[in-house]
Amino acid sequence: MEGALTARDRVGVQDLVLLEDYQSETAFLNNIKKRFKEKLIYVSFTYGQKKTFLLFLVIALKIIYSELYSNKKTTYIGSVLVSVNPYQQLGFYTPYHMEKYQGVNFYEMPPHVYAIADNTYRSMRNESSNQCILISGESGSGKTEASKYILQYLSVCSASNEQVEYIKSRLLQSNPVLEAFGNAKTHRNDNSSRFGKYMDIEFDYRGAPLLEGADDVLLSRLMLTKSPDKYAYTNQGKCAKVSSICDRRDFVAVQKALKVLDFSPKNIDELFCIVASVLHLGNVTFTQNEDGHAVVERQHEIQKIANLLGCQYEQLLQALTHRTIEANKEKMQSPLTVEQALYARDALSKAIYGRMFDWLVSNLNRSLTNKDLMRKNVIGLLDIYGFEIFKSNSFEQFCINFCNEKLQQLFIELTLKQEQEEYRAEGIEWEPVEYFNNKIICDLVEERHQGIIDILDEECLRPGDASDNTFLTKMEETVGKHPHFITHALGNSKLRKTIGYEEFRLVHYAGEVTYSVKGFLDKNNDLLYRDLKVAMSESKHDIIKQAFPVTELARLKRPETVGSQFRTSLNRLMDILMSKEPSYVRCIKPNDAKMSDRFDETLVRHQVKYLGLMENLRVRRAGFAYRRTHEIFLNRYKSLCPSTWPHYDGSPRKGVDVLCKYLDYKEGEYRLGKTKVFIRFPRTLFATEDAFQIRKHELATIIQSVFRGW
Ligand code: AD9
Ligand code: MG
Repeated sequence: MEGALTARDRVGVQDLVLLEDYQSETAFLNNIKKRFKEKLIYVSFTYGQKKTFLLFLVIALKIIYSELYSNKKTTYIGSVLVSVNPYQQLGFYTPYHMEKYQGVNFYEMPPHVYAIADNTYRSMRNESSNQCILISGESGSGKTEASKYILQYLSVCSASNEQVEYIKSRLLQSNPVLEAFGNAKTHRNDNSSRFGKYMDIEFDYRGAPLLEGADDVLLSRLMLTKSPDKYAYTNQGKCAKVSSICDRRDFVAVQKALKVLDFSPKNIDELFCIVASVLHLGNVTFTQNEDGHAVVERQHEIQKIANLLGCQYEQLLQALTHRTIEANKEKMQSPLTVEQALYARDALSKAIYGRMFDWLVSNLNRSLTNKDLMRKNVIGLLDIYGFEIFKSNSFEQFCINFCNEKLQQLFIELTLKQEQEEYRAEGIEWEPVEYFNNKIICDLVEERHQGIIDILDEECLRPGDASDNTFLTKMEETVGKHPHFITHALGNSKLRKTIGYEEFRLVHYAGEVTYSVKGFLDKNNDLLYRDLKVAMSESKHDIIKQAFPVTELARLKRPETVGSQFRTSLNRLMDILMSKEPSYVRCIKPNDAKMSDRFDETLVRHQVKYLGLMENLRVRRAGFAYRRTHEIFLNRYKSLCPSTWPHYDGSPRKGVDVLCKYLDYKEGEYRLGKTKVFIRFPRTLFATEDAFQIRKHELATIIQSVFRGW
């Protein structure tokens, strides 16, 4: 067939380990490009040269079956799946496809998120181990879509008893709810995740679906009109109307889901009232009276808001324009300036919306966690907001990008660092693979006393002249020499042209991002004046009352800053993830234009580079898929070999040696380390496991017949 294109020429290989030139980034890139053109968006990494299949993992900070700690040691290096966003609906997410992936050894099937989901689910069942799937990639690369397909798959393949059915339906229902309240349109992604607890501060309220989808009765009850551009908060990005999201359908789905999830009609009503109140708050404006104090312009707006929030009109009006201060044990009302009042208004909106979202998440979690069922083993699914670079970047991007650094760090730690260290420690012959470790950037941000978060906190606490600009100066003094930190004053003349006076630049693992320091102090403080908290805590509505507990008012301590809270919760998340067996989905964005037929090579090459995919491939080609201590391995499979059954008298290591030889493991397929046995291909282990299942059955039959004979 000379001249004809072979399938391999046309569609490339589905397993990157099979690439002939596996050292070459260009070959790697060409392969994904060919496949992308053929609408084959997945590729996998496997072990060794054979057709086996591994997946990379995904992380998502959503919900999830969240029973946390298990100290089990990882036995598999995580599977890796690389996924390229097709920007079009593809036909391989049907029930038919789900069925095809159920229970088959994953190397027998083309790569797919279903394969990773199935593998994870089966490992959880068979090994009684906690699993997690980490989805990473930049904004708009397809993380949330992948997580939805995984959720769907897990819900279909998990055992069908009533209890499970119940949880499943709830888990699936939670998605539209979280998306409706937690997502927003950004320039990089029409449906960008903002689940991170502190990300709601972005003012990206998704008022649009409410407005678009709600029926007239509800709208008039919420005192809203249908056009999003009437509301300051929803027309800010000039993108309130999101063409790619069918708002009407989503809105109905959200209402239905909230019902299925057992939210009471009263609470559902309150949720919508809260969203509406935030939209109204955005339209509140102030003028200045002759004393220079702020006065609300259209007071009837406040009346509406007070109604929607179930709080006192007078109290709210007063709290938006005054602060209570205590001097000499006497309380006084101090009027706010217009600027302060605007700040107070925005802080209130953020707090209301943010706390409502927290309330929603914790209630969803409660509704999802079935004590008995879930306690045993869990699969966590983490889908975070992806790495973001906008024209103008602020505190929000700083947090989001720091979060992505941490996830990359986890990935490196588990798939490159620990993996290689383990081979070394176990005395397995190993040629080290070099890689860029982004720990240095994580430290720059989070290190105690020396890192940016602490520098920012210090400025926030410092009385006197602290400002965004003094924060910048402090950073220059403290981390000015750091290779990943640049400012105008520190840069060379060429760099100076590209960095402003009030900016700093971080060289992230995924690229350089220039942040404006403007607003860093305020956003980190996120102070909500006490008077507004009091007004909220006295609300007649359940959700608002619970979100602003009276107990909080009694606390004198200064609330933790946003940056510190973010660091704490991220580190807690990392601990949780480290305690599970991870798999990874590495998502790639093919172009910046959201087009289905464009493959921007430079853009993809950059992602392949920073995701560390080449290094990963190298480790995998030489590495071992499975490892277990000699004792555990011997104990499980000893019945397969007459010399080790029922007991083996020598050392466990020797026993494993005898066993593997008897099982006819080939030279290149396994290695005996000091304490563990390493097996290169999943298929070797699958075959042994299959043999064991048959043997177990035989033994059971023998025992039964012995008893019957009695
Ligand atoms: V962000 O970090 O939350 O801003 P994500 O989550 O990585 O981002 P998302 O999953 O929301 O991106 O994908 C962006 C858009 O790409 C979706 O709204 C879909 O229109 C499109 N997409 C992504 N993956 C697929 C897919 N497997 N099939 C079809 C897809 N379309
Ligand atoms: Mg997302």
